[in-house]
Amino acid sequence: MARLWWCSSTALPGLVAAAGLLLLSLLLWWNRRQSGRKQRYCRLLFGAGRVSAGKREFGDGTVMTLREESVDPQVLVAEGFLSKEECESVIQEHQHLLSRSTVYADDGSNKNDESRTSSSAYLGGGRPGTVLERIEKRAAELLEVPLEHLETLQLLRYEPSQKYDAHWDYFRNGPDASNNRTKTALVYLNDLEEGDEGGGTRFVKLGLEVRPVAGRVVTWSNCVAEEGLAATAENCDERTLHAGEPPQRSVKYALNIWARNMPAR
Ligand SMILES: O=C(O)CCC(=O)C(=O)O
Repeated sequence: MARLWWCSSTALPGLVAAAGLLLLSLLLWWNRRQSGRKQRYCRLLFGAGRVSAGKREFGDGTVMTLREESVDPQVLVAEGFLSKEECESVIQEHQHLLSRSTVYADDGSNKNDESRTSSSAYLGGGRPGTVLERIEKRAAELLEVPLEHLETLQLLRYEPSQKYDAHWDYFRNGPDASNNRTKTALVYLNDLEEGDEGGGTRFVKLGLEVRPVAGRVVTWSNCVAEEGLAATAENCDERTLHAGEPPQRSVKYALNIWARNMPAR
């Protein structure tokens, strides 16, 4: 009897710990298999897959300060993603390519629309040794995606009163929805004129506005899906609805960096 008591009293904590570990492993395995809302709940519980805030040095030596503006969905803002010189060089070398922005129609074609009155230009893949290549590599590291999942960068310009009404970056239908835009990094390339209160990026469902500051980037996750699988609209997060507010009297330049769930180039 005494031996039985001794056995159970010493073995019990070990058994409880082993059962706990087993349960935790099962939960983590289950979380990896989930997508969309369920995975987001798990992320909130375990913090798995989250990018952490604070000072961080990147592979090319760039040091950024990241802060979390929203926890769920995670919206991160980093200062110093680009230097002032890099911002200037992107604008100067590519602004001649700008033309009236379009939006996606349901059939996947592009059309002009009064909801988006800014100008934009796709810049083509960053050739070796160029500023664009450096930016793409840094963005892939920040977003934690393979470089080939990035679309080619898109330059944006808003003249005073031009805007992009509330929209999602992910595709709800059409051919692109099967390789969706899982993550966005939006980089601001210039400061607005002092006192200009327009021109921000407003997350309408989160009550959050990010102000443009040269070199600052805001990132968020649009959709969650396992790598190599399609991120369909049901795995995407409606709370990422956002708008490019019209600048009041400044010209605003920015850069869209979108990561797809599968290779995009
Ligand atoms: O310019 C902004 O602040 C937002 C831009 C944007 O949402 C987009 O181009 O998809």
